[in-house]
Amino acid sequence: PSAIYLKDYTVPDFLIDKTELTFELEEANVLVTSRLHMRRNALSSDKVASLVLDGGDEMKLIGVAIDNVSLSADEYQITNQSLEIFSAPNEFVLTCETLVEPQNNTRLEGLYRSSSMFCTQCEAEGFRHITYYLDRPDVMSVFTTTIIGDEEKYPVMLSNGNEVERGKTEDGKTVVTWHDPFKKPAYLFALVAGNLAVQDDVFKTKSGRVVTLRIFTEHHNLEKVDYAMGALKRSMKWDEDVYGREYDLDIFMVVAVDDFNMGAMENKGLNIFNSSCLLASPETTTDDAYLRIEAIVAHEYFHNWSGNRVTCRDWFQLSLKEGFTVFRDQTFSSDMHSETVKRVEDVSFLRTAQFAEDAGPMAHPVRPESFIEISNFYTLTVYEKGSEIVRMIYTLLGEQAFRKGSDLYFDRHDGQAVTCDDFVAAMEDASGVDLSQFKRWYSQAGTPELLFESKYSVTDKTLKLVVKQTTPPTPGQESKLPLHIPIKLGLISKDGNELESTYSGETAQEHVLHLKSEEATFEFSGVDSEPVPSILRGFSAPVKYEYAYSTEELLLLMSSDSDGFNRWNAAQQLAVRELKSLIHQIKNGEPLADQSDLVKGFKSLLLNEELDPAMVALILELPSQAYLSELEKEIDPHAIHSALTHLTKVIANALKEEFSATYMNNVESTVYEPNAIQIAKRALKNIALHYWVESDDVTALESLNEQFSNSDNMTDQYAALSIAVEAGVEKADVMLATFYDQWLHESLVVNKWLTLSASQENVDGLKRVEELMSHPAFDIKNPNKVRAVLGGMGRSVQVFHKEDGSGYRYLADQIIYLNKRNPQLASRICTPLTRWKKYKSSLGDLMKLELERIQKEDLSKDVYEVITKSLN
Ligand code: BAL
Ligand code: ZN
Repeated sequence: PSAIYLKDYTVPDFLIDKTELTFELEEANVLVTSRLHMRRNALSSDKVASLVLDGGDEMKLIGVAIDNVSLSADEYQITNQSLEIFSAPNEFVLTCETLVEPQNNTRLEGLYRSSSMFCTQCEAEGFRHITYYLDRPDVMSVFTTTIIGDEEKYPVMLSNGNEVERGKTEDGKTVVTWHDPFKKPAYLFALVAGNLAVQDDVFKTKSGRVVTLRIFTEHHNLEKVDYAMGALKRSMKWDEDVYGREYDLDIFMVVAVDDFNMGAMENKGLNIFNSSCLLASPETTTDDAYLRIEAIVAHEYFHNWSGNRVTCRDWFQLSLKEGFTVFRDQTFSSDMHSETVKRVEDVSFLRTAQFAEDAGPMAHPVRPESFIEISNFYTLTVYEKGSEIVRMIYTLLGEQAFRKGSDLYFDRHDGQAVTCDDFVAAMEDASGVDLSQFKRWYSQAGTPELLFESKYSVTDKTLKLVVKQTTPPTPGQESKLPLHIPIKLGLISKDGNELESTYSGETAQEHVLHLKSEEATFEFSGVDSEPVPSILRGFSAPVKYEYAYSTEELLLLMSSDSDGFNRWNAAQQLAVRELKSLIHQIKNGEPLADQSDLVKGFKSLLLNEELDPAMVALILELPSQAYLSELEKEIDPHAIHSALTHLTKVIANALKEEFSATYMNNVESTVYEPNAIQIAKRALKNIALHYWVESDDVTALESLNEQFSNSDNMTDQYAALSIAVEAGVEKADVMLATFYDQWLHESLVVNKWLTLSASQENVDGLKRVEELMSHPAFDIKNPNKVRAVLGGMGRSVQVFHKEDGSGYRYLADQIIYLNKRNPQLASRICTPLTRWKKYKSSLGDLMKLELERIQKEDLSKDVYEVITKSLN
């Protein structure tokens, strides 16, 4: 397989003004007839006669015609990925008939079966597996789709846009025609057919139009769509209020399917969701999942403007729609709940997972320069770091100018396929802010590192802050240029008050500094006393930074910073320091410290009933195994795990009484609701329970059992079970078995059971994982279940990182098995092995051996790219 490059982009030679599709649904196959109204593109400089359409090798071409005249075999040629027509006129209608077999489509790209229904996934390049087409996002067309099927089997037959016609064929089949008036690329095409239940609602837009809302699921899941429907209506209202964007069709449909590679897909007017990201009920869904569902419903809805009305010119621009839409969904969630809590969660995820990607073999810029398989670039860098770029633009422009910029962007480019540069240009033109240096964020990979030093002069009452920036090399980018980095900063007095200061002529308690060079000095005057700087408030840029805070200074920030994010971050820094020192002690066989400075800070948090319980819960959570791994130069997973276990015990034992009291104080008797206040109380209660159980208090175990057996909601029941598994309590196995028996009919809950069961720390745990993979509840065709077991196994240090390499071997076996069946999934699950260079050599070498074994197979493009890049 070879790479394609952004620098080679050329406009399409042909355009497709209208696309007319007919699907004749049968159990064994589907006949697809396409009529493409095509013409040569006047903007193309390539004047070759031939027309080359994209296609997949599993389609059978039945016939091809130009202007209704069938082509003979010597007038075209099929390869395994294209159909070339040797001579095409300037304007014509191309008709193609292809036969596809959705029931044999295990890749879950194109048209496939999930349970009894037909569904599609076309982003990025799935449409070419349905029919031959110019499958690239800058070919935008008006689609009309006719579906013909047996009414009994497929009473519901859906596609994009509005239903315009319904009738019967002579042999009694139902014929439904859908028309989408908005031009779109093929990746936004969707079709769903099956015996589905539906919940209807309406939304009245700001301008008074009434839009029908419909959520479709399998019949037994219909009672689980209320929450998603509410989230959809909140999203529609929010996009009107905050971005001035109204919905544009008469109907908006959402369908839940069980077998889906992604979380969800924003097809025009017909979003398709992985059922795990849509269905919710208090008994089966945790608080985290509720919040995720709300965010994903919003994300897909927001794509209607940021992605569909204005789309990407080519796949290198993926972040144009994804980064912006993630920023929009993050802001939405933050407006619906707590801004600080949302920011902490998003940053925590970014720093753990995206920073690790930036430090690994697949590191790439937010706008990549090349790829072999685009599916490999639906990454945290494109999504999460892409969102951070938009957030920095927001910080640099301010709320009003940003809104002017987004208005201009949508107005200027409505109906077009554009680039990240076009987005930035609209922001610049609307605001007058120069973003030319800032644009390096799109092209430069890697996580920048900032080093801060400060010097206070008592006599002048000035503070000098020296900042240096560097970005480490990443594959293909040895040297880096300085970035334009917005640094939001406040100053705190030693007694915990916000200090005013004058910077650049402005006196305020908070400033935004613009770091543009490799080194810069910022000077603040009028600083009344020696301050503790509160750096990078709200995480104003996606960077790592160092400042030599003393423990006292971190404790001060933790208790007194007016910036909630930095209060949390101070606690994290303290915890990271202690954990690093414990890791060092473990590696050197030294006795482990049995005191922690965190105890004092945690105690005052637990005793202060004025504080937001959500924030307290977040602060009490120690940095994760994954985050600590990211921070280590050479990862020793066993040492990290031992350090975390030890520090948890130290804190648990020191604050046993406080955790027990916090637990008791936050036990709720009200009816479950996934609202911010209740979610916060449950989070605090459950983290308190975790520490309390870790203190080995017998009463804690009684409370744990009681909560597990008698909770009326999944959040509390699952928290109790997770704590039991993580703390390794004696009854954990019995509890897991009880949980399975209770929920065996709820597939999404069973996935949670699979994850927890596979994540148990046990040196013989691989046997357990193997049993799970052949358990009746497991299904290799279902990506959620594969991710549940293998993701669970990846969390268990003793199983996955077992010194004999058996965990790595097992994962490699699964990758090899899935490589052909579902390349996207296979490629995703490679990630843990690809980080081999960062592990201590006794483990890293074993991971590398497995990568080399995989490399010998006949690999899909997806797996080939990831494996080859990680071995380079
Ligand atoms: N476009 C793929 C799924 C999503 O990001 O919404
Ligand atoms: Zn998206």
